[in-house]
Amino acid sequence: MRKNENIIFVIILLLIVALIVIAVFFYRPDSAPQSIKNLSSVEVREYKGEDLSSIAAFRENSIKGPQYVNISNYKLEIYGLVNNPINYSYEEVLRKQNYEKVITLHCVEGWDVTILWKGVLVRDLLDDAKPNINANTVILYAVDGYSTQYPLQYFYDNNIIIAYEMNNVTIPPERGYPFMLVAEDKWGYKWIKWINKIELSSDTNYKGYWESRGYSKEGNLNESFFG
Ligand SMILES: Nc1nc2c(c(=O)[nH]1)N[C@H]1C(S)=C(S)[C@@H](COP(=O)(O)O)O[C@H]1N2
Ligand SMILES: [Mo]
Repeated sequence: MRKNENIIFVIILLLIVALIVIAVFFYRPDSAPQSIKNLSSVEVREYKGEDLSSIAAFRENSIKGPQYVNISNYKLEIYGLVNNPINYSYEEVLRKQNYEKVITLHCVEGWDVTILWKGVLVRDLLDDAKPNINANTVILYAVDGYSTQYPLQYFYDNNIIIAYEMNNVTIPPERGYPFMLVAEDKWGYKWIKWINKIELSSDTNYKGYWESRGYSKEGNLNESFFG
């Protein structure tokens, strides 16, 4: 009897040791439940006393619907009448001096949104590319085939930014990720989203997507948007 009890004791002891070894082996500290970050709660809705619109207040009516840009092979190309053509990566653009401002976008359809934008000066990007003396027009293109044009002077007379954040969150794909032009004092169709190319040109007759369909080239908010 005494001998059997000893064997059972040893077996139980071995089982306990085995369980401890197994528990230690499978223990993964990083498999603990992670807290989930809710991005929409980070969106600011008030800035220096001014009420902001929700990112969700935009109406989606882009010419080809939302575009989903793969940032790992994304480039922002600056070319044409420049002495130093540049292909910026997303991170290279974000490393530039950034600026914040609250600006309202007015669509010709009659709705508007007031947003806190964060981005970099278009002028800073152009300066790196060294526009040559004949350049007087800037044509911006987007991944959906959209385009719009400006006199070069617009970016030097005004502090115009291309934005990568709205209301403190990264611009979502539907709203223009990675970059949207914050074309203050211009109608919404001049606020090109999903920008991937900026061409310096001397073609003052160039017309962008809506401009070539009868909308005003200047697109000034204080004027009619019809040609
Ligand atoms: N690439 C691209 N940018 C674009 C457009 C578009 O169709 N494609 N639509 C323009 C128009 S008409 C408006 S009002 C603003 C805001 O459009 P959203 O509400 O669809 O974001 O984006 C502008 N930028
Ligand atoms: Mo619009």
